[in-house]
Formats: sequence, C-alpha cells, structure tokens
Amino acid sequence: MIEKIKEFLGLDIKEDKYALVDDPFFGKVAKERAPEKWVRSTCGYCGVGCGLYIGVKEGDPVYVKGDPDHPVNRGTLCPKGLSEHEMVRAPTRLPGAMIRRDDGFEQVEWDEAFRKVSESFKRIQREHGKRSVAVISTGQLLTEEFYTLGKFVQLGLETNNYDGNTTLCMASAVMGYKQSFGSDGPPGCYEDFSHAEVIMLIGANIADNHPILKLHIARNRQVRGKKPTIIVVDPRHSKTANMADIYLPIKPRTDLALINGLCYIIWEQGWMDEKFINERTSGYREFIKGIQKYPPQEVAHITGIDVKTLYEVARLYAGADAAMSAWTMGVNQSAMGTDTVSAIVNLALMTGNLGKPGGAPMSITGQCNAMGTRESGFTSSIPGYRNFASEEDRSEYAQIVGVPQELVPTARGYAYPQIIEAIERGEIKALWVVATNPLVSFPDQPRLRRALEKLDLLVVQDSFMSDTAKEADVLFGAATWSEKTGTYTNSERRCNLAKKSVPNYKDSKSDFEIVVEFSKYFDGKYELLFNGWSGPEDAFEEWKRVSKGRLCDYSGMTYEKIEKLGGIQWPCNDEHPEGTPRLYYEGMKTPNEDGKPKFVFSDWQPMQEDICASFPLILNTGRTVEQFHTRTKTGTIKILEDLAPEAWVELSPKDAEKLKVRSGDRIALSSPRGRVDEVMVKVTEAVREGSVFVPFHFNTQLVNTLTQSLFDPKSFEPNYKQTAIQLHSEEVPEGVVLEEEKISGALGYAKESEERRSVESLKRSI
Ligand SMILES: Nc1nc2c(c(=O)[nH]1)N[C@H]1C(S)=C(S)[C@@H](COP(=O)(O)OP(=O)(O)OC[C@H]3O[C@@H](n4cnc5c(=O)[nH]c(N)nc54)[C@H](O)[C@@H]3O)O[C@H]1N2
Ligand SMILES: Nc1nc2c(c(=O)[nH]1)N[C@H]1C(S)=C(S)[C@@H](COP(=O)(O)OP(=O)(O)OC[C@H]3O[C@@H](n4cnc5c(=O)[nH]c(N)nc54)[C@H](O)[C@@H]3O)O[C@H]1N2
Ligand code: SF4
Ligand SMILES: [Mo]
Repeated sequence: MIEKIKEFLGLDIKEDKYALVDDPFFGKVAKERAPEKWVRSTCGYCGVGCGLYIGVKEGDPVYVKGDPDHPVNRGTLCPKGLSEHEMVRAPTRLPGAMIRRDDGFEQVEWDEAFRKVSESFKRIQREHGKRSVAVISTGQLLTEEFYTLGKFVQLGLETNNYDGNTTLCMASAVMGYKQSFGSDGPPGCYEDFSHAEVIMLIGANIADNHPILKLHIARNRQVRGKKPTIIVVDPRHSKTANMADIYLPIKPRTDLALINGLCYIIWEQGWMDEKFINERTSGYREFIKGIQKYPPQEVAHITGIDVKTLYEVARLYAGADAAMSAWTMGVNQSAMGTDTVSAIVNLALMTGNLGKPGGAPMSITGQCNAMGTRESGFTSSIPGYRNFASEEDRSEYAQIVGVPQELVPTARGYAYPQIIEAIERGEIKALWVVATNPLVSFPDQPRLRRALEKLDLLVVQDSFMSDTAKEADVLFGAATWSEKTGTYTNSERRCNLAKKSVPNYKDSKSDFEIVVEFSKYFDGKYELLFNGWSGPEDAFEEWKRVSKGRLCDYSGMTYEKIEKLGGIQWPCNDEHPEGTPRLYYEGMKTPNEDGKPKFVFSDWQPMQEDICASFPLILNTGRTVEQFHTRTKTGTIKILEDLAPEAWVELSPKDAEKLKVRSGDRIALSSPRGRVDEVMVKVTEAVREGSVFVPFHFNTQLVNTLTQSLFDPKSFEPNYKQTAIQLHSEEVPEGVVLEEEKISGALGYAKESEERRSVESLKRSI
C-alpha cells in the first residue's frame, strides 16, 4: 500500500529516501533528513513563544519538532513552526554585506559596507544634525540584539528618531497599559485561558494567528470540570468565531462603545465587584460619570449588537468567578486603539478580574519578541520601562551602564509614521531599517515609496532580499533564527531561550555582531558602549542589571535556568526566583503613583474616513495561518506557499451579486490612494454586506496600496482595519453602488434622527 502511495505521489521508491528510520530522540523520522543532533530552541514567528527542537544534519536545519516539556505548547506546533527550518537556507537569503552599483547589488567585505555607511551617517549628521539619521527596527530580533541596537542608536549615533514595526502592532496595548497601570506589562498569562469561566476574544483571530493558544482553552474543561463560555467580538466571522458560544459581529471599530456599554449595564444592574473597586482601584467615580452616555439602546445602535445580547454578555462576564478578555489587532490597529485597551482594563477592574487565575485583561503579542523590544528597546522609554522625562530614571540608567547622563535622551523622538513624515519634509536624510519590510507592511504605500525616494541613504539590515532591501543603497545581510543565540519574551512575559544550531548563512553576521562591529567605526563608541563584549550573553548580563528592581525584572534569570524551566515569566528576582505568572495580584502595586490600577474613561468617536458613493465599502485586512507577514520567510516554504499562494477578497453574497462575480473570479480594489488588480474573489457569509476582507501578506497584490495614513494619536498605530474602498469587476467596472440607507447601514453610524443627505454629499465619518 505504501509503495502504491509513493508511486502515485511520484516518489522515488528505489532510492527509498523517504523510508522511516529510528531517531534516538523522536522515534521515526525520514531517513533522508534524519538529524545528527537536536538543539533545543524557541519558535521565531509569533508571540505565543512555542518551545521546539531543531534537527541538524551536515550543518543545516532539517527538522523541527515541538518540545514536549515546554509549558507553552507541550510538544505541539502550528504549520509555520513545524516548517521553520525550511526558510533558513532559502536562495533569497542575503549572503552578507552588499552595496548597490549601477548594475545591481555587489557583495562586498563587511569593512567596506561599514565604512561607507558610517561615513555617510557622519557627514549627514554633521550637515543636518544628529537626528537627521533615523532607525526603524522590529519585534523579531533577540532581546540581546534589541538592547545592543537601542544602546548604539541612542547613545552611539545619538539620535532618538528610533522606532519599529511594533508601532504597527502592539503600540496601542503599550499605551493603554500605561494609561491604566502606569506602565506597560501584560498582567495575565496563558494559564488564565484554562481557569476562566468566561473568555472574551476581541479582534483576535487566534485560530489563524496564535493557534497554540487554543490548547490552553481546550484545557479549561479539564481544569474546571466544565466548558468555558467563549465570546468572540469581530465584525468578520473568522475561524475563531467558530469556537464562540456567543459571537458578536460588531460594526467595524465600535469596540470602545461596546465595552463602555457593558460597563454601563454592569453599573446599572449593580453587578460590579464593589469590594475590589473600593480597595484596589482609583478613578471609579469619574468613570461612572463618563459611561452615562452609553445606555444599551445607544450602544446597540452604534455597535449593531441587540440590547438583549448586551445584557446577556454583561451578566455572564460580571457573574463569572473569573473572566478574561484577550485582544489583538482588531483592537490595537485602530485610531482609538489605546482608549479601547483602557476600556478593556476598565471592564476587568469593574468585575474584579485582575491578578487572579482566569481573571485578566490580556494583550496577545504579535511577533516573537515584540515584548523584548518594549522592555529593552529604547523607543518609547529608557530600557527597563524607565521614563525619558524622569531625571532620576535617566541618571540611574546612565550610572548602571557607565555612560555620561547627557547622552541619555530626555524625550522620545519621532514615532514610525512621524519618521516617514520627517523624511517627506527632508528633515531626515538617512534611514537604517532593521528586520522589517515597510514596502509591504506600512499603510499608504504610494506615499511611503515617494518618501523613501527622497532619502540620501537607505540601509537595510535583513536576512532576506525583502521588498525594502531591493530599494536599499547598502545591505547588511543578517543571520536569522537558528543561526544565533539569545532570548525572546512571549505574550505572557515568558523569557525563552533560542539557540544557535547551525552556522550562519554564507558571510552573514548576527544582528548582535553587526551592531557591535559597526560601532567600531564611530570614534570611541565601541569602547564606551560595548567594551569587552564578546557575545549576546554580555548584553543579557547588562540587561539583567538594567532591569533589576524594575517591573520587568530579569535579574534572577540565567540561560541555564530559562532552559531548565521552559522559560521564565518576569519579574524574576530573589523574591520570585522562578518568575511570576501574574501581575497585580492582591498586594502587588501598580507603577501608578497610588499603586492602584486606574479607571480611564474615553468616549467612542466616529472618525474621519471618507465613505462616499465612490468608495462605499469597508476594507478589513489581516492574516491567514499559512503565511507570516510579508512572506520573506513563509514565501520560501513550499507547503505554505502551495496552501496560500496569493491574496483573495472575502465578499458577501449580496455584494458578489451586485458585481456579478463568483468565487474564483478576479476583481480590482481601489481607494483614493491607489488600485490593486487581479484579486481572487471568495464569496462568503463571513463578511457582512458592505465589508470585505483581504490578507495583507502579498506583495503581488499589495493591499497596503489602499490603506490610509490614519493613526491613533496616542500610540501612532495605523488604522489598518477600516479603509473606504470600491470594487470593480469586468462586468461592473464602475463598482458597487449602494443606496444611501445601505451605506449608513454598512457603517452603522448614522443616527436615526440625523438629517438624510444625498448619496453624492454623503461623506460619512466612521
Ligand atoms: N499565521 C500568522 N500568524 C501570525 C502572524 C502572521 O502574519 N501570520 N502575525 C503575528 C502578528 S505580528 C500579529 S500582530 C498577530 C495578529 O493577530 P490577529 O490580531 O489575530 O490578526 P489579524 O488577522 O490582523 O486581525 C484579527 C481580527 O481582527 C478583526 N477585526 C477587524 N476590525 C475589527 C474591529 O473593528 N473590531 C474587532 N473586534 N475586530 C476587528 C479581523 O476581522 C480579524 O479577524 O498575529 C501573529 N501571528
Ligand atoms: N494592512 C495591514 N498591514 C499590516 C498589518 C495588518 O494587519 N494589515 N499588520 C501590521 C503588523 S501587526 C505587523 S507586526 C507588521 C509586520 O510587518 P513587517 O515587520 O514588515 O513584516 P515581516 O515580514 O515580519 O518583516 C520582518 C523582516 O525581517 C527579516 N528578518 C527575519 N529574521 C531576521 C533576523 O534575524 N535579522 C534581521 N535583520 N532580519 C530578519 C525578514 O526577512 C523581513 O524582511 O505588518 C503590519 N502591516
Ligand atoms: S503558534 Fe506561534 S510560536 Fe507557536 S509554532 Fe506557531 S508560529 Fe511558532
Ligand atoms: Mo504584529
């Protein structure tokens, strides 16, 4: 039988390289790929932070298996983790340092590339000031690398125009936590998914994007003896919505009104936890005044969720012994992201769901080490969640690392979108992009491209020939996952060890080495910042000293201990030598002045995006399980590419009818910023009439051509999830025409009493 299958699949039976052989560690594996050794490590894709083993043969990674002892994933992995080894030797890897010549890139000695870039940076800084050089980094380096990079950029290059793709991702969660707790830091942990009676997933499609978290939900019945109630809040019926007991298909970007409304009902019905509120929180009175504007009828009107369901959800949430809300990009990527995060915290505080098993507001982190950047990265705070504005914090940091205090910035520089605007204005002349691919991932691509063309120098430090790398003047070819050692911290503050298992690809260098080597081209900076450092562990040791006594305390960790325990959750110190599962448990103070978490009221706002007759539909963008971001990695993995080779547009049956298209047809999408052609139609009830969904991964159908430059004013996170667009099919090239009622219905923000306007003049703000 097996022979028949092999023949059918066209496999070479004679050679029998697919025969299974015994592996001392994992039982049967294919003979061809039987590893010589297994190296314990951590997945380098998403913020779940799964433990795994990398199988190595003849210096190449050939296998990945889940680590059965790791508390996060207990031996399981998602398709990306399982195939991660396949991207490491892809032909699109950058072989080392490269410089653009007239006829394309030429690989050069590192010295030549470092000399060229350092001389340009110095000249530009001499002529235009230190801050005319900017850096955009990532949530995908190791903490040791971020720490080293941040230290060099701010104390070496002396520019605070330093930000990263985390602003496209977790910035709203960071700012929301700061508003509510006085500091960033997710309070909950994965174990809470197994202890909660009610789990509300808000704008988080974990089935596609954090699949291994489902394990922790599946354990809930085992832990509590009954099934939890799962509530999913998402305008689109995502795969995660299939898990829901209660699915709330809210109108796009109305989450803040929904949460305020749930709090109103809880207050009105007296379902709140008064003891908790009185003893452990502040700001309740003012908060209650604020939510008076959110009675159920009003909220039903804004969100599209009926009054009865609102009461039911409020009753379940407030009545549960423990309830948690977990959220991701449906919340963060909005011009109201920060305030929505604080609203989620308000709901937790009102119902006493903080610092106890199953009771937490919990952001799910996107990238494998977005947490590490937030803690150590120098972008929105001095390492260790220290405040730029605080003289005490600046002096403490300077003292610990032995640099003159004047070097420590007194304020954060430009956030990512502001850096792009400063390039447009000609204020920033050189940009160093590290491990991110803006020419796919940033909104309003036509504008970004125009801005980047104005630069005197674009340096890209990447492991692959990304879309942005293709436009660079100089490339720093970086080693990637499995080629370097250091730590990633996951969504639940768990610091995991990722280990080098194979040699670097060709002449590439690790990001740590690149930064330390590069610093030698700047007078005295290496001696000042990295003297005697020989590897990432030196950065980790300094990071431990810098974080000691802070909320994100790593001082009690060592690589050995991290590996032995399967990761450690900060704070980890003398008091908590094995880490801390939850923050703000009874007796633990928040960094707010009074030590208490604070209720922060914010109004839901209709916002500016021109929905009109020309662009009457809402575009929602996001992800699919097979692909990761801009596909520099997953695009090289055959099985993942075969499963999801191109973008598609999810369209409701009614809109498909209007356009006279069926699943499999191709249509174009346009917005005031541009047009994307040839996107495959998928007709589905998952999206409502007037809304469409397109994954953002594909440079071939670049959906960020359409998205707008609209950002949360507090976090600067882009509003990726709602863009006014039009669709065009061959049969109906002029696109969808909606009657006025339908437009307001799709958007849902028109008040019944509002004056009706003609379709032409309908520039409705959403
Ligand atoms: N396979 C895969 N996994 C990934 C990634 C990947 O690229 N591929 N990327 C990683 C990263 S960096 C991140 S940030 C995470 C992102 O993980 P998720 O946030 O789960 O991913 P998205 O698909 O961007 O968006 C989630 C959901 O938000 C919904 N949404 C849109 N508008 C609204 C709204 O107004 N309100 C609400 N409540 N929901 C809304 C969308 O319909 C979508 O289902 O995934 C991580 N994991
Ligand atoms: N429309 C729309 N746009 C979005 C989103 C959305 O939901 N909708 N989501 C946003 C979010 S949440 C995110 S996080 C961003 C992600 O957007 P990007 O950060 O642009 O996406 P990646 O493809 O992960 O880019 C990481 C880059 O690092 C490189 N790399 C990998 N390993 C290494 C390494 O070890 N060292 C170095 N130096 N480079 C390495 C990769 O090759 C890749 O080019 O996209 C954002 N854009
Ligand atoms: S869930 Fe995330 S961390 Fe786990 S294997 Fe998949 S991509 Fe890797
Ligand atoms: Mo992200």
